Amino acid sequence: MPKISQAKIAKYQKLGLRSAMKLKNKELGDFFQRAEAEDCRMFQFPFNLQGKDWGFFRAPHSKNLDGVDIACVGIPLDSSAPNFAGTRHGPEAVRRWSHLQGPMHHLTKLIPFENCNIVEYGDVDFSGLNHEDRINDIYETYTKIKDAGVIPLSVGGEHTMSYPILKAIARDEPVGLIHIDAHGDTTGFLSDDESEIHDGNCFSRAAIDGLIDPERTIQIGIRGASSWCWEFSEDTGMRVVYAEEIQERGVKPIVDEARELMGNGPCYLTIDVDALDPAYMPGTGVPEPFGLTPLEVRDIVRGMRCLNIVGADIAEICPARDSQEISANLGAAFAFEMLCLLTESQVARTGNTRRTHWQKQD
Ligand SMILES: [Mn+2]
Repeated sequence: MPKISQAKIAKYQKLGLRSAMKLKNKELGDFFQRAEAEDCRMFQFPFNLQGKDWGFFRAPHSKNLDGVDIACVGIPLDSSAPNFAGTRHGPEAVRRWSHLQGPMHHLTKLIPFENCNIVEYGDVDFSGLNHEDRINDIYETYTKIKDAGVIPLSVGGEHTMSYPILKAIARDEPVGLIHIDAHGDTTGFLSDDESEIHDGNCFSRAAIDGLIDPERTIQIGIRGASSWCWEFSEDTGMRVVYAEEIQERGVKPIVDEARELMGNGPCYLTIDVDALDPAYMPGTGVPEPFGLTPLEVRDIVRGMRCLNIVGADIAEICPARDSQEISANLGAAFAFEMLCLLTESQVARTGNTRRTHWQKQD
């Protein structure tokens, strides 16, 4: 076998021994240098963060929302979901796995931190143990976020959280809803108390309160024994896409239909991770067989690029059900895809880019 020429070896050495930050992709190389200068080392491995308490995707922590575009928020709500408990640990697990995500989307080359000012807001601070009070705590937190003109990326926590989020961010105008879930979450009330709000009725409540437009709502991945609970969805004109329809027709026609429904109007993206088959997502409270694959959900999410998205969430991650942590890892990957969507939507809406900074700028 002929030897590799010395000239080629010399070329490989020149390429291989250069600094990791001197990339042909200048934007990324410059970003790494800027982040390091601001004391955020994107290269630091997640097991060796040197005492740094990074937020989602290593975003800087801040409760000050002045000049912020996107706030990443954890919602450790875990009080009304049926079946397995434990979604209160979803945000911390996804936050940890998110340190292996980004900073650049490998296909679109988008660097969210170079295009939007993104902060880690922390977890919603609950005032006590009472479920209704916690719903109100979420509402108050998101009212502050809405007042500041910031769009939220939320990680839960039980799906009930989407109701108080929508109550805050859709207060002026109802939004369209792209809802990926095994369950429609549009049942009635389980007791005589009509104020009752839980993860099985958060979207019927949102419709009744005028927060979402059922005729601009698409529910994708629906299946299983509880499907009789979602009559409200069909009665109000929501588009209900059973998992089987995706499996038979593929993702593309459903994405086209969702985009058509959303148009240019404001819309909200919500993922309940039980939309995924339990083989890929064992860490959730109500694992539902015969579900979607990660690639199907990924392509639905990516199919929503450049819509007018005013917020997104991912709910029902229950890390304790999954000793391999594949659920939190996958959840973090979806969260990064959603961060990229929100970044592009925000830049299109404002016509501006703003960078994330880890240290105060003069
Ligand atoms: Mn749900």
